[in-house]
Amino acid sequence: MTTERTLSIIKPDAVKKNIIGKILQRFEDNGLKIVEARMQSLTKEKAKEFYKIHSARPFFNDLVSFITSGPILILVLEGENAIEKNRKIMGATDPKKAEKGTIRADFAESIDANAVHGSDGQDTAKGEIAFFFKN
Ligand code: IDP
Ligand code: MG
Repeated sequence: MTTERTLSIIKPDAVKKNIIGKILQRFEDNGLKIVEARMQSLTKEKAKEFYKIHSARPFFNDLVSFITSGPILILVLEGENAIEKNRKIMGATDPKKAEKGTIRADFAESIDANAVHGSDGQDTAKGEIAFFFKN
């Protein structure tokens, strides 16, 4: 087992619903430590850059509009197998397909407004953490 770091974002829908605390509790209950945290509203420019891997997708503009629609909480989580563990806690991208007890199944409305972001691998975790947190 290795200690890893992963990037998590609590998206505007969850911030608006006042459930930041409930989501943070899920991370902590699963042994993930919050080692960085910043609340911020993303500019369109920064959002486009963050999601550039999806720029050719039909939902790209909606995705950028949604993530810039209100403040978000950007987090770095640390723990054993943090990247995969966080993906498990989050649940599937589409809340309708997410397993019961996951953040998305319990708190998310739709595939767009799906409460959380989480890095999907070692390389993206590294890149996404560096994107938001210098050094
Ligand atoms: P992930 O957030 O579970 O890693 P990705 O495939 O990386 O999912 O997609 C990034 C984000 O883009 C998703 O969280 C979701 O908000 C949005 N998204 C993904 N697929 C669709 C879709 O088919 N329609 C609308 N939005 C989508
Ligand atoms: Mg992803």
